[in-house]
Amino acid sequence: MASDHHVCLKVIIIGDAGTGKTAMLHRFVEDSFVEDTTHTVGVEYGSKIVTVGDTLAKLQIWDTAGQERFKSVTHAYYRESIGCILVYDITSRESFNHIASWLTDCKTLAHPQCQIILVGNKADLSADREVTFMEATRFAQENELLFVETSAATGQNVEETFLKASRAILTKIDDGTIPPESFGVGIQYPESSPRRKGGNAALVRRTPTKKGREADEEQKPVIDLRNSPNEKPGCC
Ligand SMILES: Nc1nc2c(ncn2[C@@H]2O[C@H](COP(=O)(O)OP(=O)(O)O)[C@@H](O)[C@H]2O)c(=O)[nH]1
Ligand SMILES: [Mg+2]
Repeated sequence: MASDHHVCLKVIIIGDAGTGKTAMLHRFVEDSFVEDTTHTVGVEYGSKIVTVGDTLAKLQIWDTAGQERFKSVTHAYYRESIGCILVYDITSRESFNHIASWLTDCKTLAHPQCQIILVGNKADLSADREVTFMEATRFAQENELLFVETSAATGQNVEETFLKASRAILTKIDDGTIPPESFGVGIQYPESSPRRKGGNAALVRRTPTKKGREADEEQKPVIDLRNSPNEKPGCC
């Protein structure tokens, strides 16, 4: 059966509690703003298909949902993610100060070529701003990150954030910066994908290790924002 997408990309959302990660996920997947999204323990999951040039990329997005409060975000959560939305709150200097530590976690635990996008959320509250656009831009440049300011409340730049990250990932796949043998669970092609030919041979052959399967099983969503109720929080 033909799939509704050409590639599936695993994306994680990280950053301090209260910065608006869950609100961003809801805004992107459902185009709505939920005032109180806190107090969920576990992992939230959402998926959405974006169009990048001729490619339909299905983003499989995981949200820490509470674990970040205890800095106990697990290896399973980061595992082989190819995209990372690293969120701070522009009205919270403290959340920006913690970015370096989140960055280290991501670089240590995610896919080595994980595309990270730094996101300054709550741009609608600029009257209470504690982090300037300039300062964050400089930090992003120094650390080779993409950067954008968003508002999950108004929707400003939320879709653009996910599109920018997807574009960058697909470019890296196409120019070979991300070699097919390193795809893992972070990048998957469905059977019918034209992208699967040739470059994906290593992926087809790949057999998950026992440790890998256990890690996947460990990561179960408690709230699903899926495209269809029958869809499993996997990909193809
Ligand atoms: N004004 C404003 N509030 C936001 C925005 N994004 C999230 N919030 C609020 O900030 C609080 C924390 O958001 P939440 O998504 O739960 O943050 P998380 O802990 O990072 O997942 C909630 O009260 C949200 O309604 C935004 O862009 N603007
Ligand atoms: Mg949350």
